[in-house]
Amino acid sequence: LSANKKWTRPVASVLELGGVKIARDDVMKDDPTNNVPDTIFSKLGMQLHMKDQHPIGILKNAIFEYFDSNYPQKFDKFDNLCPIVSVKQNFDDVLVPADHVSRSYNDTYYVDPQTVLRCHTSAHQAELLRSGHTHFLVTGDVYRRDSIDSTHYPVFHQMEGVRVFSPNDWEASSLDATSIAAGDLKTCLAGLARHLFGAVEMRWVDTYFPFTNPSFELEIYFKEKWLEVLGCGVMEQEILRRSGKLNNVAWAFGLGLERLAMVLFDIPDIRLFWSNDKRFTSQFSKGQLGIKFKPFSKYPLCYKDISFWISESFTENNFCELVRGVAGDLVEEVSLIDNFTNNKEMTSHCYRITYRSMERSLTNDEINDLQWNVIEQVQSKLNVVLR
Ligand code: FA5
Ligand code: MG
Repeated sequence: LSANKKWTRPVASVLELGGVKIARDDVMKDDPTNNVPDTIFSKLGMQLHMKDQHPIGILKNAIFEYFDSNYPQKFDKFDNLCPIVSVKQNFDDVLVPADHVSRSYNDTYYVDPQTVLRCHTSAHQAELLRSGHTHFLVTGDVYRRDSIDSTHYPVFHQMEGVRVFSPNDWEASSLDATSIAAGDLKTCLAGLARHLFGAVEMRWVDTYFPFTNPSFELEIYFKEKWLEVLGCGVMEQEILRRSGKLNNVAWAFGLGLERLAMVLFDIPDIRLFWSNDKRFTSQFSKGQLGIKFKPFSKYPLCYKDISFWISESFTENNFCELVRGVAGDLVEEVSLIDNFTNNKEMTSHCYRITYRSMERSLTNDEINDLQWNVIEQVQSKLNVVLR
């Protein structure tokens, strides 16, 4: 029993998050400007990254080890900052444009129009720079409305790293400050990947973030696919300038801890991180990086298709959240398998919902009940017409 209870949060009406006391009613409001569902509220305060025997905690500690040995006493660590942040912290402070999709209610959980569940640990960059930190690591749970499959979950963990350079770090070099920072960043992260994985196939991909330029993603070859594990880049000067740092350059990165842990421990499905099944939890121990997860036998999957005519307001994230609300972690994947528009300009979507428990066999009755519930809620909540 104690092992089963290990990673569950005691049912409490008031949570303490980063030293802030928060009641259920502070986070979930019956109000159109709030879109935080029960399934998400129940994840607040779980702090998987603080658990030394959980893969996320083990990975965090291993990353700390790398930074502590390569940059002794340089990086300040923050892993208990409150995940409820202002829109300003989450978006404005890191220069996310006013019309950027990530700000929409479709992508982000809003507590109210000015307050969100942080969608990345970058939400803390500016305030930490302002308060004088020049080398820091921020670890925490982040929240996003997203699709459903084995590598995406609406709550996951990130670690943000920031390093600020001053003129004497680049003056002696023939390179410009930005190139120095970009080179240092890639060396640092490639070294981290080697520290964690030993030899692993990886590649850098150029990308875009509003807060860095140039920007890169690191991908690792995992289960016959390239898996994106982090985003990074040279910090936009404007962020440094606003934080009172006029003569500096900096790099920043944001690691997806689940993605890295999936590769490191061979964990095939992101839902497992939230499992209290002893057959999962008992396989990991503090400080042990070399462990490969041995899957307990895979239980049979069952899929059900659902087709409907969508309306203007339909979004896939809304549909996925509805399915998650009904089936919880019994849903493994939601995928669009058919999409067409008829000659009356009506668009039909057919989704395949894959149900599978990671812990036991589901009965037909149980799956039919779930699907029936999905059908009912889709009609009553999503403004679509079933076909
Ligand atoms: C960001 O969140 C940026 N803030 C990262 C960053 C920081 C860039 C600092 C530059 C400077 P992105 O949305 O790509 O970027 O997410 C970063 C990582 O989080 C991804 O590479 C991936 O590993 C992980 N991730 C993203 N979405 C999910 C999800 N739904 N489930 C699990 N992991 C995810
Ligand atoms: Mg990305």
